[in-house]
Amino acid sequence: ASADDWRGRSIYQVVTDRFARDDNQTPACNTTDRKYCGGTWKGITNRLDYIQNMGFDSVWISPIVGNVEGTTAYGEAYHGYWTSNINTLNSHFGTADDLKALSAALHSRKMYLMVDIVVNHFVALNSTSPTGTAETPASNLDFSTITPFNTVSSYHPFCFINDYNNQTDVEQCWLGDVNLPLADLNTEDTETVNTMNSWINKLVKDYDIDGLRIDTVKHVRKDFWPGFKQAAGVFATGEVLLGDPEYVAGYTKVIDSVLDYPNWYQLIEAFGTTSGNLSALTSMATQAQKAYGDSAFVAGSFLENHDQPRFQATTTDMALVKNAMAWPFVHDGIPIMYYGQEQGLTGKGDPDNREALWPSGYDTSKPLVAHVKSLNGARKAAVAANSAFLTTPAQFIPQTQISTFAFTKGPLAALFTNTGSSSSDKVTWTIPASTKLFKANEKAVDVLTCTSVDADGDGKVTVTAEGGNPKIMLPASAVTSVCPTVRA
Ligand code: ABC
Ligand code: CA
Repeated sequence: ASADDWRGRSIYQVVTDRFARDDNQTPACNTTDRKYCGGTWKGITNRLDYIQNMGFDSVWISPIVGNVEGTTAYGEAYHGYWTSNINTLNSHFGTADDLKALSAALHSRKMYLMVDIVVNHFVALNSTSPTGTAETPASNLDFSTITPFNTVSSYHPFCFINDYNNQTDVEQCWLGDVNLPLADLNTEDTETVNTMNSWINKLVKDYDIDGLRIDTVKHVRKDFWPGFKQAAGVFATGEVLLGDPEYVAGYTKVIDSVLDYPNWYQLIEAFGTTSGNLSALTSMATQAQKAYGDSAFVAGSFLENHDQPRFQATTTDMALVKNAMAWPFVHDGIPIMYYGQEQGLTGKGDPDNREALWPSGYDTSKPLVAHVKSLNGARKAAVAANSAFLTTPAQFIPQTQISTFAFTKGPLAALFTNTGSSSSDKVTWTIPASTKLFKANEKAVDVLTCTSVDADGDGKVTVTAEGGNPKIMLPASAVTSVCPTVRA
């Protein structure tokens, strides 16, 4: 599938090992142990109703290829980022047939499969003590355990990344540390490049993959990516872990899309407390929008992922959480929600943020399950009302209270506040008639509650509320499926 096919999608990200098992066992999974907990591709396949019923139509899974076995200084390779063999699958997650069955099951529901992949590094264990440390990295590592790049000459000369402001360092030195060095592939070597290109071409075909999430994109020279992307032949979004929009946007010239880290940093600040800086978010969004250009519409927009503390590790104020969750679904990019947010998981950083989901019982009566269903519903209603929603930049509309902001995008107006749920302050947003979103005296419906207010005689809408919840306003005519009964 192409970038165009993806722009209207909504992605649910899982850590394969932690999302669902395929037996009926629900063993405890101690995240601190950093061990495999038993989630599988079959487990995901069996839980597609759960994902689809929340309104998602795409699933991003952990890297699928063979990883180092056994225990390292940082536990087992349950997350899938420690590649040892690109030509095999990680058998902890199932068989090739299981993965093909997941892909087919998704497609029969008109859903897409996104697979996480790593190019930048491979992992070789220490030759003298496979479970121990590598004091002098490159020389002690047993490269013969890696397929296909089984000699030291396939990798950049050993050095750990020392200066993140030095791009050569970032590209050619190694990630990881002495306890677990990530051997940095020599992606300047033509033969190596060709091998990786044919690998991705075959992988996408073998498992009928619709899109890729590419790991550590900024750690590989930029001009590696266009050829790789062409070989893959499907949409790819890249992880460029930095808050600087100009730097991150640079990679949209070489791959379809980037994960929207610049806005993420501001998003978690803005709604992390009731005194968060909303204008820092709106000005970053404006700056990033300019830097991204058209790729803003396919940037991966997220509130949580497997590398960062869960949002609810910072605040469990439901109003703040609901505001923060709403952003990715209505701003410019493709929304990505990390599994477990809907169940209210609160894990801090890696490894605490990779909780097993089975203890939750996949309870669909949780408040955030309803919230995310409404968010996906709002997005679909907006697209149905005007498909230009997916190619129209969000535009902020000035508000008077600093605890609020609002933007329009296509047929909707999104209203945010960080006053929080315990404040009794009334908040007022104004959607001026000049936006032309609502006709004179038309009902303006908040899709998140299916309540409405009437526009005035000019089409101006004034919304006043307490309780700190966000609002997604659409004209009544656009909400018949998401809000069959609209209350005044
Ligand atoms: C393991 C343990 C951890 C332990 C760690 C040392 O080793 O599990 O508990 O702390 C995988 C696994 C991890 C594992 C690592 C290393 O491998 O998932 O559990 O950690 O073995 C991607 C993936 C990530 C994956 C890898 C490796 C890469 O999403 O899940 O990790 O395949 C860098 C990379 C980024 C990478 C990230 C982990 O490291 O760029 O691609 N993520 C600065 C740098 C960033 C850097 C970041 C973190 O630090 O600029 O490049 O990310 O070290 C902001 C700035 C940012 C700054 C942050 C910290 O502050 O704007 O630039 O980021 O203000
Ligand atoms: Ca590199």
